[in-house]
Amino acid sequence: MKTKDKGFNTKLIHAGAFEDEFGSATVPIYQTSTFKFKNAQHGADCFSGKSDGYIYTRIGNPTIRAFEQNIAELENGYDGIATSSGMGAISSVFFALLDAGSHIVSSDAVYGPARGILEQDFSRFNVEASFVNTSHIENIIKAIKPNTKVLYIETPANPTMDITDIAACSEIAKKYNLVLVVDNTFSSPYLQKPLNLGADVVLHSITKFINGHADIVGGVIVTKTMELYKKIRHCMVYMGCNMDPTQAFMVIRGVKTLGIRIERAQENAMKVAQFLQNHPKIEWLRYPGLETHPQYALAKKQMNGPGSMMSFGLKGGFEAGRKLMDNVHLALLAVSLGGVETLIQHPASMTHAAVSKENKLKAGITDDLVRYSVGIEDVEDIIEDLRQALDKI
Ligand code: LCS
Repeated sequence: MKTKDKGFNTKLIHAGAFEDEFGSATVPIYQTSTFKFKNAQHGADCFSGKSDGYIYTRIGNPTIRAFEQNIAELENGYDGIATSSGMGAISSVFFALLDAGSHIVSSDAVYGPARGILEQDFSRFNVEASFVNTSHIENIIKAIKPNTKVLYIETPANPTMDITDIAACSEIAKKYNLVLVVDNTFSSPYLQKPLNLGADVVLHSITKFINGHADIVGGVIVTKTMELYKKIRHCMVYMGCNMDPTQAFMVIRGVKTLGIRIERAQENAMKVAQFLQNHPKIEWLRYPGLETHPQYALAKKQMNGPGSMMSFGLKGGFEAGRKLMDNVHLALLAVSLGGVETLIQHPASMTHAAVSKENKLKAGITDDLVRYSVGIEDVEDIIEDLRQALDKI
């Protein structure tokens, strides 16, 4: 179905060109590693690109392709590249865009391993990385060097909830000839469309909001241009971080309800944030839907809503946070985020353990920071769970 001129919730369900000979209403799982050629010439034509038939699942597969075409339309991009995980998406993009001797400027608060792979691994190939607070645009300009190739931002950032101005970054990227890459995991295309704001590449851990049910790990990249698409797809295929057909089937099913899940989670999150903000045991709270968030106005400008992620610190610091995590019953004490279930975790010792203590502090990932991902349960139950745990501190 042609959905280019349709609303976003219609696109979630119908975008993509998948059709099969049986008229299947949903996309079947093509659980095959390889595809038969009609004859030797057809095989050669598939490899040379003269025919666009499927060859081998690492290179392409109809179930995976259906998801890629769906997400490309949701992000308003040229095309999509599905990956085995969010880190598969990040490493494919870095591998494609960074040469030996080049330099990348990144947000300092990003998912721990996204920073770790630059600091610990790309550095082995003489790739330099600078991590700055990209919420202040002047920090980016100061960090740019003659060999800078990529500007990599995560907004809202994991786990500080810092927000970076995507349109302003796009101006800088154009001026200095950089590729602007945005990790849109915390918002999903329902709340934020980085390509519309001038980004060149957008990527996701679809493990989070896009799949939304905490049952698979996966990633995806969407590019603005064909040139970037070809370059990144080549690296993804050669590195072998492709999505699996069953993963693709699961995420095609998950993404259909993205809109209603986010609406409900966000509505819950606003009520949870208001409860926490007024609670005497809370020292600080960062939620983009509250005016107390330092970039509240920017969040309003570039996002269609504040989402359902927040971070906070308790008056009793880390020990109080530990007590809270040990006393919640409804919220799962688990990493990951963006699913239907409410989750709580401690970034300094969990998701961001790979970042040095000094760099964590510089990035605002303080020891007292607790990250909270609001789910779609009844909000009274979520708040009651927090209330009884806070009472025990
Ligand atoms: N980008 C962001 C913003 C993330 O939060 C994560 C994972 C990734 C990329 C990597 O995706 P993955 O390979 O795990 O699919 N974030 C996690 C988190 O905060 N808790 O557990 C994983």
